Amino acid sequence: MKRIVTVQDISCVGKCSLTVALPIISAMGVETSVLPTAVLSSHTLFPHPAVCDLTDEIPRITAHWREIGVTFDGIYTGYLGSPGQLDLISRFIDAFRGDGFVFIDPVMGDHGRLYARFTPSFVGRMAALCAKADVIVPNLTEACLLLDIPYIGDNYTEADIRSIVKRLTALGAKKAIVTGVSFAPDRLGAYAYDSAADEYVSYFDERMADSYHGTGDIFASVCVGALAGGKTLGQALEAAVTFTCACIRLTAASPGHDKAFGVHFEQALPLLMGNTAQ
Ligand code: PXL
Repeated sequence: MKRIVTVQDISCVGKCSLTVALPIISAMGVETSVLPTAVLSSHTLFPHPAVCDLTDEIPRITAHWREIGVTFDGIYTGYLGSPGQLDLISRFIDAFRGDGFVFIDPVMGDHGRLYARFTPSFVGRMAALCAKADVIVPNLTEACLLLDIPYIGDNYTEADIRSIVKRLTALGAKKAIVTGVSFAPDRLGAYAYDSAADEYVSYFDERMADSYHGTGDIFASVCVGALAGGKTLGQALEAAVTFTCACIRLTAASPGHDKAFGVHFEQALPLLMGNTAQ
């Protein structure tokens, strides 16, 4: 069985980061080890979460992993809540990547704004970490931050997006996927560039009326499960866009749902089960 490790926070309330990555990647038949970066009472779109930063625990955990000789087929990083973690995670990648793939979701912001707790100086350091990745998966906000260009909003052409994904790989990542891309009012999806093959791939599904918190983490988790299972970049995009859309559809149809708590991915998990890796 393939084993990946995911490096991100535990948000106790409000489904995102580890509380979605663990069930989703596991449902896809991939063993999912965790390196928690922080414990927060909720994600940071709720006001004033209580935060327990785990930066000092990371060297202790990874030292033990070296002692027991654990290896991973992939490393997937997400929300890294404090700037001091970037150097540690960079060294962790060097020590543990082996022949596995490195998948970095440069979680920093959305809708043209940085999330609470992130500063502009974090952005440059995240761009440096992205150079180590096989695959990066920013949303459009994060893509513009990484490239140090003004937020593109929703006023762009396909040529603009092609230029963005290609320039993202120039930061050093082999493949770049940008999420939340739309060229038609009723379609939304992801656009990617594979620098080794000099190839663009994209996948789109129905655009939903509302946006929901935590869907970027759901998208990234399905990509990781698919890639660990040997799927191509195009197949991973299709699986991730389709699943994320299915989750949003289920949530939107659920009376009294609260968008801040994330999407009802639990009810969609059976859709991933047929995709299990060996
Ligand atoms: O979904 C990304 C994410 C992960 N973890 C925490 C967050 C966010 C986005 O706001 O606050 C703690």
